[in-house]
Amino acid sequence: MPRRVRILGAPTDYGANRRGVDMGPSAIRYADLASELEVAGVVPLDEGDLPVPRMEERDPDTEEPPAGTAQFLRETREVCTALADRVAESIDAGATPLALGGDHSIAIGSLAGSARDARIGAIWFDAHGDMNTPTTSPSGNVHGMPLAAALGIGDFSEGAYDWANALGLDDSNVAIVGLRSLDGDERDAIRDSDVTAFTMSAIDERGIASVVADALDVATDGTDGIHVSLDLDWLDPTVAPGVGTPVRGGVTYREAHLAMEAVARSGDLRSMELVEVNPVLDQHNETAALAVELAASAFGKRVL
Ligand code: 6HN
Ligand code: MN
Ligand code: MN
Ligand code: MN
Repeated sequence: MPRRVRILGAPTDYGANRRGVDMGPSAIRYADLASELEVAGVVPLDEGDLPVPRMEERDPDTEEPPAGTAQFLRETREVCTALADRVAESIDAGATPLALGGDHSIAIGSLAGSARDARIGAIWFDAHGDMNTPTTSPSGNVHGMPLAAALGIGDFSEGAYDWANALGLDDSNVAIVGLRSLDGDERDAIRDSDVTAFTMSAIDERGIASVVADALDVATDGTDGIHVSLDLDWLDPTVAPGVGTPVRGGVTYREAHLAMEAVARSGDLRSMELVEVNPVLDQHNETAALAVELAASAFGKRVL
């Protein structure tokens, strides 16, 4: 029976300081996600978007946390709690959830859902470590914190243990691939953890195939499957210009495809998300189209 993929849109920009990333799910669908997944040999089912109140619709009297702490944590919590339920339901139904961001804060929800009744690993394809906490973050943007939240690092407001911590995910099963931008405290957080981090230098020196093979070993060791978190700023901004926090020196188009093809070949993909596509900053929707192509590769699209 072909794999079924449930597409879950999470159009949030509460975790980022650049407006426009909330349009990511539309842009990715417009770039023919469903038909490209069919070409990859899976059966897509688009479940539409989770309800996310627009920034403009919020009660203006809502108190914001002071600068320097996590911004919009309540909204992020609402979206992530709902997404976690939908991800878990999809897996229970025998399908593979594919979440569309939105900013990277949605990963708190997908990881919590994917890890609900299983031990999982995660591969974080990203220029950034996303290991800040509300107290260490220089920006207050939760999209720089989801990996810390999922690993139970830092205080993510009352009840965080229930909504943010992905209980079935251990740091020893997490690999970050493509790292090239870290804040000081994030560096310490990674060093103090059992997370395995592969920088761009490692990819330059060893080649993407070898690095991704190691990342897969880390994420599959003793786990029931892996979550792939694909932040489009992982790629070089020359091929992925439509992102809010671009960092020069990212992976190439071919390296990205090779990595996703290795994910497909592993047979261990349990859940996935495509995040940080910002159509306002994009050129002719090319970053959304790239996200679609890479998802197709991760779900097994091949030439021959
Ligand atoms: N992302 N480290 C920076 C911060 O604000 O914490 C950038 C985070 C970027 C997050 O791209 O998902
Ligand atoms: Mn990033
Ligand atoms: Mn551990
Ligand atoms: Mn990220």
